[in-house]
This record gives sequence, C-alpha cells and structure tokens, in this order.
Amino acid sequence: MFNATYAASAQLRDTVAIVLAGGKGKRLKHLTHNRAKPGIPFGGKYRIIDFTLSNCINSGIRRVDVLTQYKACDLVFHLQRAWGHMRWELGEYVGIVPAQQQKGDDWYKGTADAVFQNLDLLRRQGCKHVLILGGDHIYKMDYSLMLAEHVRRGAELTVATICSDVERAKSFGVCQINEAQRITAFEEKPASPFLIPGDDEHALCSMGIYIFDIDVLERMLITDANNESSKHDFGYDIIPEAIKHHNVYAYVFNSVSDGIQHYWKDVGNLDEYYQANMDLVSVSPELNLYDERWPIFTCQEQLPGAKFVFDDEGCRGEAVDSVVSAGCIISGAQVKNSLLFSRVRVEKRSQLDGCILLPSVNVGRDCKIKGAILAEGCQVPSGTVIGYDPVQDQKKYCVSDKGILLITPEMLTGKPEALQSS
Ligand code: ADQ
Ligand code: ADP
Repeated sequence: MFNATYAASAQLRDTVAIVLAGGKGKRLKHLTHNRAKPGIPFGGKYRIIDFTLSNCINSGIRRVDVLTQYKACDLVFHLQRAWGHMRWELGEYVGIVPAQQQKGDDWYKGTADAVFQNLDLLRRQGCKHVLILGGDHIYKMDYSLMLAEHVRRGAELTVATICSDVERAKSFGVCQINEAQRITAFEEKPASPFLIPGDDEHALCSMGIYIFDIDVLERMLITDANNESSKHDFGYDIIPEAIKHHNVYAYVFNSVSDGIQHYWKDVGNLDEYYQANMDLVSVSPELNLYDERWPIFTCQEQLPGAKFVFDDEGCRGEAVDSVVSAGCIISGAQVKNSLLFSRVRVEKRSQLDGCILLPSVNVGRDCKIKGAILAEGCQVPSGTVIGYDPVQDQKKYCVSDKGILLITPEMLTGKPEALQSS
C-alpha cells in the first residue's frame, strides 16, 4: 500500500539545499560594509541566514550547503558557532562552502555560476532534487509542501512565488502562469510587470526559491557557463531559458498552512530592515518568534538575563513595547518602542524611542535618540541627541529614503570618511 508519509520523507532525504549567501546587499549601506547581508543581525539575537536554515531543519531538509563569497568571514564564524553542531554521521550538516575558483580563474560571476562551480559537490551527495535558496530573507516557510507539489506535478523546476503590489514587483522576478500554474513567461526586474489576470494592482513574483531536478539543473548550468552573453544569474538567464524547454511550475506560497503562520519579507534596504525589526516590537507581530512549533535556531550565547535598574538618583530603568535581549542593562533609562540586541547598555536619564540597537551598543547618560539604527559596537557619548534635528542628522549620519538614521561607530567619532558608502 502507498504510504504518503514514507514517500514524503524519501523526497526530503533525496533533497540537498544550497543557500546562496555570497551577494553584496549594497542597499543596506553601512550594515554590509564589513559583512555579507545574510550575516546581518536581526530580531534581537538572530542573523538573517538563521531564518532560511531554520526553515530547512523545520521542513525536514537536513543536508544544506551554504555558498559564501563576499565579506564572508563574520558569516562563517556565525555558521560555525550556531550550525556547526549538526551530526554529519547521522546524515545532517550545514556545510560552509567558500568560493574557490573550482572551475577556472573566476570567482562567482552570478548566482547560477555559484551553483555551477559546485556541481561536483552536489553530485557527490547523491540527491534527486536541489532546493536553491537565498540567504537574505526573513521568512517562515515549509519547503516540504513545495517539494511535494513539485513531485506530484512531475515538474523539472518549481519556482516559489508570492503575490506583490506592482511597484514592489519591479525589483523581483515576475511570472505569468496558466490555469495549471505552469509558468508561461518570466521576466527579471521588469519595468512593467505582468499583472495577475483580473487584478490591476498585483503581480506574481519569484521569491528566489527554486526546486530543480538535479539532471535538469546540471544540463542547464553547463550550457549557461558556455554562454558568453549570459549574466549567469537564475533570474535573468536560467529561469527564462528553462520555461522554453522544461516543465516549470509556480508554487504559490500561502501565508497559513497546517496551522503554522507563514511569513516572507525581503529586507533589501534600510527601511525594510527597520520595519521588519520594528514589527517584532509591535503588540501582535506578523512574524511570531514565540511559536515553538517553528523555532528559529541560532547561536545561544552564554549571557545573563536583561536587567532593569532603578538607580540611586531615583531614575527608573524601564522598557515598554520593546524587545530587550540577554546581557542588556538599562540603568535609569527609558526605552520605548525599541529593539535591543544582546549586550546593550543604556545609562541614566537617556531616552530611546523607535530605535534598533545592534549588539554591544553603549548609550551614555542624558542621550535622546529617536528613529535610528545603531550599528554593532556604537559608543554613544553622554548628552548626544539624535533624530530631532533633520539638518544636522543629514550631515552626520546615513539617512534612508523614509528618514530612518543609520549610525556606525565611525560616524560617532566624527571621521569625515565615515559617511561615504563603498
Ligand atoms: P535579487 O533579490 O536581486 O533577486 P540576487 O542578488 O540574485 O537577488 O541574490 C539572491 C541570493 O543569492 C542572495 O541570497 C544573495 O546573497 C546570493 N548571491 C548573490 N550573488 C551571489 C554570488 N555571486 N555567490 C553566491 N551567492 C550570491 C532574486 C531573484 C528574483 C527574486 C528575488 C526575490 O533573481 O527573481 O524575485 O531574488 O528576493
Ligand atoms: P596575486 O594573484 O599576485 O597572488 P592578488 O592581489 O590577486 O595577488 O591576490 C592576493 C591574495 O588574495 C591571493 O592569495 C589571492 O588568492 C587572494 N584573492 C584575490 N582575489 C580574491 C577574491 N575575490 N576572494 C578571495 N581571495 C582572493
């Protein structure tokens, strides 16, 4: 008798995930000056890549290779600390794969080339399906549902998709599908996206998540590597080519399935990064990190609990509508509507409102800060006021399109080169 559970677990065991974690993520400005985007801290104690890797584990995919390239050192340290304990002898691992000129003299030229250069590694693992993932989204998604649909339809490539408004769709890959959800056209970052029939405001966008049958992937990547006019990118080159010759289907991502509240956010620029973090301090966040059925795993540092001090001068140390991580001390300061990562200190009479403080930020006494992201390690001198004088702020700090300030340790010491973006 056909056993559906057995079939599903066999499909999962036949799958290897490749996480693309080598992109620059330039739009996050100074946050990516010294580390790749997947390594950026998020949500108080996580790194962005933890969401993708946790989805793999929670979906039952236990063989994962992370391809790194750009400014990878910090990301690699995190992966070793947080994900290095997987049991290889039990068939589970998160491998860290450096760019290593595996095929010739070039470093990865694009996302497709990154996988092409690692085809031998994939072949050695003996898998049928390859799940290709980006390492730079904040989301909860059960990949096993997408895999089951891929197998049921006899697809050779399945692209995960989500409905998005037309403006936003211009920065994604956009699909056109037929009644059977077969992809009939695909355009990467189109100036005028295909609309969903009967809906003038939305388009069906690629989430940058693909399941390929390994033979099809291999053939396509070899052909692409020999094509001199290709950008060697999944969105620009591989998917448009695949729909001409193969069975390519869209998997339409649903926000709720099996009772798990799913979620997907591209935190491509500072405003999106700020909003997605601030969502967590709202009363009922869209992204529920407290759901123990879909845990987000990370490196649990050995830190004491957060501490709130009512100091000897009678200043109350308190935080409301805020997330305060382990190792923080709020001493006689008022924190409102803010997210504090591990090891943050805020001293007496200081006030924070709508702020994100990355790990190890120290805020001195009598500071007033509003609407700002303080990068890791910032030392804010006593008496500093940030976010109350747009003209001055513009001169000293990086300002996002929506007016959120990004402050790095160098900007606080007033070095003139600190504001330049590389
Ligand atoms: P983009 O968002 O433009 O589009 P892209 O820059 O191609 O994404 O990066 C995708 C992933 O690959 C990221 O995780 C990035 O870090 C990584 N990456 C980029 N270059 C790399 C390289 N040389 N080596 C290793 N990793 C690399 C993609 C798709 C769109 C889709 C959006 C969804 O092309 O069709 O809509 O993702 O966000
Ligand atoms: P050379 O080719 O004379 O060794 P390079 O300046 O090209 O000098 O490289 C210096 C070192 O940096 C070499 O060890 C090289 O392998 C390494 N290197 C160069 N480019 C990269 C890159 N994109 N990623 C990682 N290492 C690199």
